[in-house]
Amino acid sequence: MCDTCGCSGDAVVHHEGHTHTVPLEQDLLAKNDHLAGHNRARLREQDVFALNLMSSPGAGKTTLLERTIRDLGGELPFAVVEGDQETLLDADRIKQTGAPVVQVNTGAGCHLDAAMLDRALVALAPPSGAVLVVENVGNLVCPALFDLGEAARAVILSVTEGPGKPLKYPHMFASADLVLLNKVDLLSYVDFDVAEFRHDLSHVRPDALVLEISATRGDGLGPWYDWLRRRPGRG
Ligand SMILES: Nc1nc2c(ncn2[C@@H]2O[C@H](COP(=O)(O)OP(=O)(O)O)[C@@H](O)[C@H]2O)c(=O)[nH]1
Ligand SMILES: [Mg+2]
Repeated sequence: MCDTCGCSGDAVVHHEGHTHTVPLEQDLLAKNDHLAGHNRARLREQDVFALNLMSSPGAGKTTLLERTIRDLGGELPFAVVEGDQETLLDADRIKQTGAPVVQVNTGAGCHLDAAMLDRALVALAPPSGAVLVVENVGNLVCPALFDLGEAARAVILSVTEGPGKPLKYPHMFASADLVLLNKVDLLSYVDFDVAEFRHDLSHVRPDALVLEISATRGDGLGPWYDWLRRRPGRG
């Protein structure tokens, strides 16, 4: 069980050569999934494409969003939900782009959930045809477990985060419809092997779509924008 928010999942305990699987509280997730279903139906009805954007803190979620809205906002109507434990800092950054934004502070919680998105949608009221980007709280663990009712999930990993992340955080990468490898402008300065990353990712998500990008320098943003234009939804 996650100490911060109490989110559940089956824990696997390794001790002296024995492996025990410990089933943890599932009610929380079942209730969340139910609400997420309502969100998904409502968003579909309103023709709003919702993208759950997840990463570690600092991987570049807000930077990518700012640039995407500036480059593509004339063509696609963006609306944004910002998730952080505290502060309005990211919402203030998005506000500068002119896109409508709502900040959700989770306090001690380490992820957004479907009820929070439901409340944010009431405040935001995205117009029909909008692209709704939900920037989740920065970490590679809890957000993966909580369906918000989104149509698609994108995970950003930056090359400064080091090797092995898809293997260490398989739930996050396995649930991603798109993986964005960010900060490729720094590849010559850091010890990060792109081929190894793709190989690790293939173990948890063999058919993953990976785009190599730099949110600051602009590398690879064309394919990312084309992906958004396609609004690749689930189901
Ligand atoms: N070099 C480089 N820095 C980046 C890139 N994208 C984001 N950053 C920097 O990474 C830091 C964290 O970015 P931010 O968007 O706030 O990350 P978030 O916590 O995921 O929202 C900021 O200083 C950004 O300028 C990139 O593509 N290349
Ligand atoms: Mg951010």
